[in-house]
Amino acid sequence: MGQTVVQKILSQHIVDGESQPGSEVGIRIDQTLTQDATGTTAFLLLEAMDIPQVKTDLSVSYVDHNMAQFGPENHNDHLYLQSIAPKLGAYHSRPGNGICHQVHLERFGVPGKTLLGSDSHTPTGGGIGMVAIGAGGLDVAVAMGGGAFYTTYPRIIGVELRGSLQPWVAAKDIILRLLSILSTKGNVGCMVEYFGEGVASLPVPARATCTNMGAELGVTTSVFPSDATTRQFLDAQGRAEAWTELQADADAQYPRITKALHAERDVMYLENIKQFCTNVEVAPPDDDGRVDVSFGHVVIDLDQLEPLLTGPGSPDAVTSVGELVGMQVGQVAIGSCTNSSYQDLMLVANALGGRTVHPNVELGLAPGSRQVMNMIARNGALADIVQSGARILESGCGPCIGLGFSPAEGTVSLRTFNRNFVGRSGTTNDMVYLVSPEVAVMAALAGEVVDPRTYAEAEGIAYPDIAEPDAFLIDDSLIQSPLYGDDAKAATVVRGSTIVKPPAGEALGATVSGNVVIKVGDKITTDHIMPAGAFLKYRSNVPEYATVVFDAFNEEHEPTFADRCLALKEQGKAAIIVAGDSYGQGSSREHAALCPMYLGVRVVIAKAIERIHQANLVNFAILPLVFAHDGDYDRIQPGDALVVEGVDEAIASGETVTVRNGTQGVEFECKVQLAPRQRTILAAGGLLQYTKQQG
Ligand code: MIC
Ligand code: SF4
Repeated sequence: MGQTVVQKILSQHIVDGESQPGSEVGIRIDQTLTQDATGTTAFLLLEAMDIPQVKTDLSVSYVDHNMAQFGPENHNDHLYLQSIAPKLGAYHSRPGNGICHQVHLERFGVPGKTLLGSDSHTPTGGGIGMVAIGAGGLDVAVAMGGGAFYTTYPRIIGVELRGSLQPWVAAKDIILRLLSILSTKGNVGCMVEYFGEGVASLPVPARATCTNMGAELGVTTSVFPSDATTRQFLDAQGRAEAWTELQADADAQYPRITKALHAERDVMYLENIKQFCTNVEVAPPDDDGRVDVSFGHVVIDLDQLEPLLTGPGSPDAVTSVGELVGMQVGQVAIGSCTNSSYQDLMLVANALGGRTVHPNVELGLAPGSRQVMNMIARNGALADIVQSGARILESGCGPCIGLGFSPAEGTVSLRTFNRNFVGRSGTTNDMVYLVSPEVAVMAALAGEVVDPRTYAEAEGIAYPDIAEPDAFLIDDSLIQSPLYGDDAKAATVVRGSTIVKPPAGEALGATVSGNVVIKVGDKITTDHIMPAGAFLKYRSNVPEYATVVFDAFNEEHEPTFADRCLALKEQGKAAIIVAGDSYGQGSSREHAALCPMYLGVRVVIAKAIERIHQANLVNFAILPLVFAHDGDYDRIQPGDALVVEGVDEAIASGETVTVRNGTQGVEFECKVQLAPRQRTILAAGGLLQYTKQQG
């Protein structure tokens, strides 16, 4: 049988384990990327491993997140990264050069290679046929040191694209449609592979929008083939030599996918699977209302696609724009690693066409990279955007991570970003909808949600069919090259006082005895666990950052989550987190494990834990447990005293472990869902200890 693109790339990179869906494999990593919000810790951990030079083909450090610079912390981090990255053999992209994923695609990505990034949107690289995966900083540090990256050999979800996009319908609508089918839940251990005749019609930035926001599906990554369009893109970036062709074999097969849905809560997804997937089979619901649905592959007909939006509160609350036409809009933000390419911003500039933004709307726009900014500046498009009254934000993450441009309370904000978790914008109870640049720009003009197709017709706005440039403007002067040999040895590292060595984990022992410090519900994101925005500046100072763990739940602020944990720590007791489904969705930030660990959290018990977060918990020696019976979640209360015995045996080889709830006088079972290597890491007291032991 032939191979898919994912299988071809993985077969060239697997160094350990068997290529069987569901089994743990070690993958050789060719390239890594880190950004300043996760990278400072990653480099500190790399230093702690005593690795003098990175061993990858290419490692790049970016500064794109923490650029607001209130106080010295952010600039301290920039200076540390600027000095440590080249010294250890990595490139360093300075602030102002753009968002890591956009710049990496433009300047470094290579089809067929593996990329590991300490940012969950690293799969952007799948737009040019890379297997690009997001992970915690410690995993990336290990990969920089030449270690393999361990993950589950994927089940590959085939997504067939047919036809071509119609005017005012965009790549964003493809990924929103996919989210409306697969949802953000239950896709752990899968990778998405796009195929079909519709692929050829999509330029690389459109493909990258799909793979970027594939992160919201919870899949490990998403991949497009590498074809003539990829070659044209790399050629226009002056990197023709990086291209290789990568297509699925004609007889490659995508396996059947089975998903567990809830008969009542997941009606939309169930209906969409029936409508958009091949060979669907639905099993009768069990007593808990759980329905197993299986299908062949997803089919999206681009000709039939319509403008969509999703929100508020979740990337998979997808609806057609037509449903919300007339809804007042107070703010529009265009940018982020999902939608701020040259084509995206040219479309926006042309659609604005010198018209002034609606008086009730504030429009903000952040170009994805310095290359994009420079190109639209030179061809005059930026002047048109400025003319419209848009506020030009610097080229970086900015409002996407809640650094400024927060919406007013009670106003709707339309954003071309990939995440709209409640409060992420910096406004509590915000109403953020995610849309394409097409929908965003028309709403900015109209002051309300409009269907861009009908609005454009009524207003006489021609569809700006933006061609890919034959040559992008290439200027790598903000990228510092690695240092080697004596130059590397002689280079001094700049360490500001706000950069604090991260704490190390410790082994769990035979018995964990402690109390439930918090009980949270379903879909708790890493933004809930570790707030970003104004607190981002503490990323390189764990003791300080740890004071705001679960800040979103500290309604009274006294005693805070941190205070409750530390009180237990003083009594020699463990802190235990109890959670519902999809715990730890979203970002790769390992601080969502590192800071709780620092506070004394030793166990997380959830209905399900997302991939990157589960790995981060293990890396920092926190035991992730999954309720064997979801109903046990309801029989546990905050404050309950729990005892887990035989922890060391469970970690070594157990499939289940019994937890005794002394307060309620009950016992319940939990699953120990750990891959073999994760068991060894936990036994060692975390990945850092494990790596040191391995030498
Ligand atoms: C995000 O989009 O949430 C971030 C900020 O880019 C994170 C990384 C981080 O928390 O620093 C991510 O996606 O991994
Ligand atoms: Fe930056 Fe937002 Fe992309 Fe994260 S999702 S890397 S915060 S632009």
